[in-house]
Amino acid sequence: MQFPADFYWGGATAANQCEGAYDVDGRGLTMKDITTMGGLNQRRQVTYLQADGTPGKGDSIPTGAHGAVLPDEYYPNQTSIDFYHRYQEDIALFAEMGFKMYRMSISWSRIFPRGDEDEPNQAGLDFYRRVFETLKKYEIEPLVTISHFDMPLHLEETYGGWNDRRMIGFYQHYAETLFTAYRGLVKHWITFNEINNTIMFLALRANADDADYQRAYQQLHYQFVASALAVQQAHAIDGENKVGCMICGITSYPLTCDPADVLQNRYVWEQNIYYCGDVQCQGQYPTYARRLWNEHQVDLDITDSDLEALKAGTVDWYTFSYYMSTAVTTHEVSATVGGNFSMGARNPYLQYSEWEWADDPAGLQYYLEVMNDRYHLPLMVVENGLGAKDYLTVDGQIHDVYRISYLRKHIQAMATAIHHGVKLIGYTSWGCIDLVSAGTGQMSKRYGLIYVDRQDDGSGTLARIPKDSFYWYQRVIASNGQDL
Ligand code: P53
Repeated sequence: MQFPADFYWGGATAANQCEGAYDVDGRGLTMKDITTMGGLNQRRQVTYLQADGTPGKGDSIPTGAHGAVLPDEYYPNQTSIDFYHRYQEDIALFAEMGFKMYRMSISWSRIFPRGDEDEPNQAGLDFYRRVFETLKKYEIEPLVTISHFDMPLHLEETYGGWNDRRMIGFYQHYAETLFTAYRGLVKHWITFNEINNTIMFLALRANADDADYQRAYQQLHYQFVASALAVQQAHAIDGENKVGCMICGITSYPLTCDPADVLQNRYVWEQNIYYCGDVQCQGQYPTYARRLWNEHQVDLDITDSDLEALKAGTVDWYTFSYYMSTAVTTHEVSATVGGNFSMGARNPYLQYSEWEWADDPAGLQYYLEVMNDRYHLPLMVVENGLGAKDYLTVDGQIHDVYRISYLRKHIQAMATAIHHGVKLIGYTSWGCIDLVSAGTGQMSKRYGLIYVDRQDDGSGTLARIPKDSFYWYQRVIASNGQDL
């Protein structure tokens, strides 16, 4: 089992899930700041003030209402693990594990508090400069996601977010500001986190109608153009810049060998997984795009110059998250997978986590081998890990053997893929330090190699404690993947 000598071992986080400090140094609000906690089977909700000034709460902000922080609600992302004030201690721990790369994201509203300003917020730019300089001290390469689930709330409320073409310009200005400010400090970028979620999670909703699909495909088109323009800007500003796409990688299998299931599974891959990667890696819409659009009467605003931008702005590598696989069928099934979102039929050959995510390392190998030959680009696994509850022993330790076992199997699957010729260049495990779950808002859904004393009710000292997986991962990195 051999990993390349310069393999990027590391960990990954996102600003909205770890920074906290939501209202300091000029930062503007985002949707996540007004999102409450969900829990295992409950939805997270956003809070707002209605036009008549009365408070409300729901799946989205109704027309005429304004996102608001209400006094009696708990918002886990506002404080999270306070990485904003503790980044030095946290990065020192990453360095102790031997990280070569740290994937993080920039909070858009720290740089442009409303999103449509001309001039950036200097205090926001300064914060990330300090973070990058700290990483440099330890020779940890930053991998920066420009947009990870947290656009300024003002853009959402005033323009309807990515439904509006003007978003392309705001994003471009934001990205260009970052490429210019951090020239020489950051060379590895990702334009949008899990860009395919827009369509994948819509498809999982039983009641989605054609108008929902119209919006989703249009939002994606504007994001593709914004991403392609950002790739071109990044290359123009610094020839050393490398930019990747980022896909939520869920390997999908037909539940049965009924040809209808096999075909259905192929279509699921096209809609949920290939669609975004194909446009971002190949610079044009694939043949099946028309079939997907026609299925829902979708008619897109696409200009000739958009198409030119897509062609000229293909990504340098393909990055993805991988947690689980799923199974699809055209038949009625009794066993489905629930959890905080519905993921289709239950695969009888797999074990599921407490949150009903399938544990499937072979699915990672499968995904890597498929994408390697589809795009012929370097690949990076930029998220992978096990969300699980951890318990402190009386002596204040966390013996997370279940997490070590999960990570070991997935690293072995990567090694096999590399052995088969796959050009995999890096692995950043998700939530290398415990943080707020994106899906549920829980702290108790922990992924970290480092425990953080913060609980679902917001209590805790925020103390950091290395788990057993911390020392295990340290050995994995020191042996370049030999000592698993
Ligand atoms: P949480 C769903 C399915 C796969 C990946 O997720 C997902 C989601 C969103 O819930 O998101 C990615 O925290 C995402 C991270 C997120 C991580 O997976 O719900 O890029 O921000 O935290 C894990 O357990």
